[in-house]
Amino acid sequence: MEEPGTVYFTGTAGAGKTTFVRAFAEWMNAAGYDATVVNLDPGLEDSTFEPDVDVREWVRLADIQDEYGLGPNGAQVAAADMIALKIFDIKQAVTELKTDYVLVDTPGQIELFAFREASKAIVDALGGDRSTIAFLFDPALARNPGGFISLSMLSATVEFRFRLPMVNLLAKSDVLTPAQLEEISGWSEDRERLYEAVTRDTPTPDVQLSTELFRAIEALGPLLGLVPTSAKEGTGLDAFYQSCQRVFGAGEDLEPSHAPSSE
Ligand SMILES: Nc1nc2c(ncn2[C@@H]2O[C@H](COP(=O)(O)OP(=O)(O)OP(=O)(O)O)[C@@H](O)[C@H]2O)c(=O)[nH]1
Ligand SMILES: [Mg+2]
Repeated sequence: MEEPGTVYFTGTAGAGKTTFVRAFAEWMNAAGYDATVVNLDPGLEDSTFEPDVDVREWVRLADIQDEYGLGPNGAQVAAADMIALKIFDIKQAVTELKTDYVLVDTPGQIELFAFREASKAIVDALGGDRSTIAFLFDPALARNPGGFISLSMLSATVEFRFRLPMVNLLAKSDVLTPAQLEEISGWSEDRERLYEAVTRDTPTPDVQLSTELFRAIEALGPLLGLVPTSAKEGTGLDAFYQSCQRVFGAGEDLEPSHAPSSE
């Protein structure tokens, strides 16, 4: 059997990762693809979310806080190292489910996932050759040119750390007006439009810094296809799937492994 395609969902705190993973897994299963959801957030509190494999079975944030007298952030750091120690058990639980796709929800604090060695070890152990990282752009930040640039840098940092293909997506696009959506899409495709917006919106003393940052972004290349999605309205999930497929199968579509549901 071919190795499953693994997608790690990252993004700033509250960007919509957990909601998206859930909506996308439902969409995939309804479309006839086998998707398994893995929760890697030891502090997940949403009791309505029932992942197929849950890191909290091995490591729970509240227990670590109690046991070591740590606050939530210190406990997340300790938890990341503990998860790395349990990763082969977690991998086994995923492998036993024999699935085509593995969707991995990561902890809210992106710096934990992006910067710590433990997460690199986790990604190396969990995903094989067919892995990609989905980076969610939060529209609350992405709708300003400065925020858009910061998120692009963060996404590039994640790519630099993991050396895996990235799929950037705009989350919660239902909260944006059509004009805002068009503007953000324009920034992702055309650097000139982003440059114009940055220089228009930035007060004079910051122009030089913005321009330098912009040059760095430009050197990263276009954010090919920042897919607008809404987990709430179920839009863009198909386009996001196609983007993942381009990474996994160099464009070829996997046949659904079971008949789509009639919903
Ligand atoms: N309007 C709208 N709200 C959304 C959407 N997706 C998520 N939200 C809301 O955004 C908030 C954060 O969503 P989560 O899915 O918990 O985000 P997260 O990135 O997993 O958050 P952390 O794990 O805590 O960092 C919640 O209030 C969601 O209801 C969406 O597509 N549209
Ligand atoms: Mg979450």
